[in-house]
Amino acid sequence: MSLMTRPAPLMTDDALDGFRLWPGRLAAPDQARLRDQVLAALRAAPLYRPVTPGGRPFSVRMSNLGPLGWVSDRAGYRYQATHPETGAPWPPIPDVLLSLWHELTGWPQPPDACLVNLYDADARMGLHQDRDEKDLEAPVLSVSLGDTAVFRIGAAGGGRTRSVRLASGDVCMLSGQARLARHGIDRILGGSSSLLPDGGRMNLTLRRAT
Ligand code: MD3
Ligand code: FE
Repeated sequence: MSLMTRPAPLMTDDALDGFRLWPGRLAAPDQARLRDQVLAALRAAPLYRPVTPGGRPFSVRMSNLGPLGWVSDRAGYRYQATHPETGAPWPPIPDVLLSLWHELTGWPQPPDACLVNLYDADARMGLHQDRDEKDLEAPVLSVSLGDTAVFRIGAAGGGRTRSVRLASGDVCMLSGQARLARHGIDRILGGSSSLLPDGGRMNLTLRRAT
């Protein structure tokens, strides 16, 4: 598209150049299949409610898939190979997610961690940066299922943020400068999707932790 005809972006921020969104990347049947696979995995690795290092419970419930999982407790944030409550290894990452990672990121190695976040209609996630991964050059890929989220993202260095809706089947990638963007979930539009049996929103985040 030429400079002459390109519409003005809502917000010009080179620091977010590495933020890419594929709306509706997963079609409805693929969403349903992925939902079923993740719900089956969650029977082996149940959702639990982590606490911050300060002892505050998250409003989001979490679990993980893959060799490593992100956990938070009184001792801090870290990646570990086992579920904090059952002590069992995390279940494997579904193939459809591994394929999406390779297709969309082009990263040479597969993801070694997939965080599962489950938001009920009242859950939120405050603005934060993701910097617990050893390789901050590797991209992050996020898949949304269920109710639409109002997502907020701004440059690592501060300044204004923008609001983006993430709907079921949307996939987004954070790479380059956007990898260290500040981001969070302002709210969930409860009842906007019927994909999940108990409503709410599931976010699957693929990463290279090591
Ligand atoms: C921007 N999850 O798990 S996904 C998280 O919807 C997290 O559950 C949110 O923030 C969620 O850490 C947002 C989109 C996302 C994921 C990772 C990012 C945005 C990101 C990493 C860097 C910058
Ligand atoms: Fe994050």
